[in-house]
Amino acid sequence: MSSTMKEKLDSIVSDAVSRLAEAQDPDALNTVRVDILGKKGQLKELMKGMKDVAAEDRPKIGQMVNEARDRVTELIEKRKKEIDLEVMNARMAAETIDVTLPAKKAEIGHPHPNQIALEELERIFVGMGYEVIEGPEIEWDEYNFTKLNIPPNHPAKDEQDTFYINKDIVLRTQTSPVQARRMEQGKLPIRMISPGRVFRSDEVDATHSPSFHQVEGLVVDKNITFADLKGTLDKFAKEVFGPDTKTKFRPHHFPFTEPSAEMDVSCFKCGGKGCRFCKGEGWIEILGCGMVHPHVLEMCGIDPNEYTGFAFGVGLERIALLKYEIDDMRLLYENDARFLKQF
Ligand code: 2NL
Repeated sequence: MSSTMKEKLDSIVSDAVSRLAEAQDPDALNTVRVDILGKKGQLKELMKGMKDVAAEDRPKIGQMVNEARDRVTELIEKRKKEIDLEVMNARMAAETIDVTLPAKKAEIGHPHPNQIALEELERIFVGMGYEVIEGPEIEWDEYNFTKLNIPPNHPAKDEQDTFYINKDIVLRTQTSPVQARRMEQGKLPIRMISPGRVFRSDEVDATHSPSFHQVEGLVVDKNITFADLKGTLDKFAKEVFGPDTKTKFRPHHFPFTEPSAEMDVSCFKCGGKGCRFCKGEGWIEILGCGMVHPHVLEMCGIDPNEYTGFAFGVGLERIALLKYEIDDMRLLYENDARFLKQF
């Protein structure tokens, strides 16, 4: 009897050995464990036969069963370690990273040529002690026109040129209303620039757009003269286009300045001799400027007998196109990354 028990135990153990060798994952291993050591497992089944074992043989058989259980437990532990290692090795192989592969290039944004030009202009004027002030793109007709000495029947107010929201509100055609508000605050002196988006009812072509950007400047103080205007804008031109740049002021007319002028810079391509870039002129028109009209000062609450000032307005796109030698303004608005990243 005890010999058959021993044979059965031996066969359970050898069965365990072969089944464990076949088990390839933790689930299979668990199945083997439950089949042999579980509550309804082979060893428990075998124990049911103990009642038929002679009383004197029972301690010995019991010991053999314990040894078989220990042996199987030990085999399972050993195989578990092997499987864990295999699983880990398989994962390590699957998740191998080739650190020698080239990195994925992160697409980094690039400042727009307008933005580069704007930052340069701001740097130049902030360096001369100017403050930078922004204001609303939707304006009262009053601030966009009337306070700037543009009367109700002026051609600039034509519906052909200006976008009207209603009869009192417009999309600003210049950033001057920001400066009119600054003057109304009454804090003097003033040295400011007002950059921002402006609107004109224009068709799109190489040099026009219904929405573009302007940087206007304003200085108001006692004893400001046209010489201050010339000195300031000459310095500005030399900073933007190089130290050899010459400037020229041609008489012009703006409703909000008197006298008014347009400033040309000597062509930075040919130095003034005349070339294709300046269309043989030797000079390139850059901005409009003038002494603030006394009527404008008055309407903004400043006494023109005590204070004078100069003002100017420059198209940001115009500066960007010239500086980067771009021949079509539409390129600045299409935002083709291949174009933009050249600057
Ligand atoms: C241009 C050039 C200009 C001004 C803008 C200005 C602003 C105030 C008072 C007086 Cl608050 N003037 N701005 C002056 C001259 C020229 O812009 O080509 N404009 C159509």
